[in-house]
Amino acid sequence: MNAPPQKALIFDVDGTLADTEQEGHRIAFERAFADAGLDWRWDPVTYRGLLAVAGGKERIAHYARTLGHPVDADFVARLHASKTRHYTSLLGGGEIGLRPGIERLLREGRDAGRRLAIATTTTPANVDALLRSTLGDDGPGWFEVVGAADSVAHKKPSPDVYTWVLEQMALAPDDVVAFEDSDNGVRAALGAGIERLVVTVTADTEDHELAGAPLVLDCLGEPDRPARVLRGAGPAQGFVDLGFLDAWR
Ligand code: XBP
Ligand code: MG
Repeated sequence: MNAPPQKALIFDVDGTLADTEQEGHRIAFERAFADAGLDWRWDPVTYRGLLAVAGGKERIAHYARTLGHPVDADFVARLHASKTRHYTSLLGGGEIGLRPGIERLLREGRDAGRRLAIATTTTPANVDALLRSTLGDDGPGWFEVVGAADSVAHKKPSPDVYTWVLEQMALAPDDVVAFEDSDNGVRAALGAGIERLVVTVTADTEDHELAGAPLVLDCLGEPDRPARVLRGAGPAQGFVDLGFLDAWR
């Protein structure tokens, strides 16, 4: 007998819904640094390393400490607010789209009455901007619950944001499938007891260990663009859909 249909699909944002880090967040950080008169350079390789620190404010504070720069909470908050303005403005240009298979699976889930949620480290403003720029003005309304930056005290890899989303939805870990892209995200989802976890890596996370992740793909795939299976038993039809997820033990 097939496993019962998954009641909800919970998506990470950055790297999962869209490949936002290098051409989105990183550019926004650099523009905020320039506005602040800081000669800080976050080139792609530097930024890839900094992604180990989840949270933009935490990433700024970490980098400042490595430079011996005084870390003042107000300075960090103002710099991060500037970065968020740059990021949401950049998204408004529509240059960053959803990753392969994401819109297809979201629409399939909606049409089948599955509950959709988000569990992310980024800010609600960034989530809203991404969903509007990719799904239209009603995009944010597709998601019943959004667990974001300050929903919980501890960001990923802490499981707190996933636990909070499950609590808000009155669901158990076994009722959901989660979608992630990175070590921090995998540790957060598994730490919350979610075992059905689909990882779609990006160029920034393809070398991550992703310990414990049962299924690792290069993307969710499309009928005309099969997903590449990097770990686990991938979908026979080449793309992840509800049928594959509901049959997943
Ligand atoms: C990835 C993150 C975020 C972004 C930057 O979030 O760690 O911090 O890199 O966004 P996700 P902020 O959990 O969606 O992968 O500057 O808003 O933190
Ligand atoms: Mg992510």
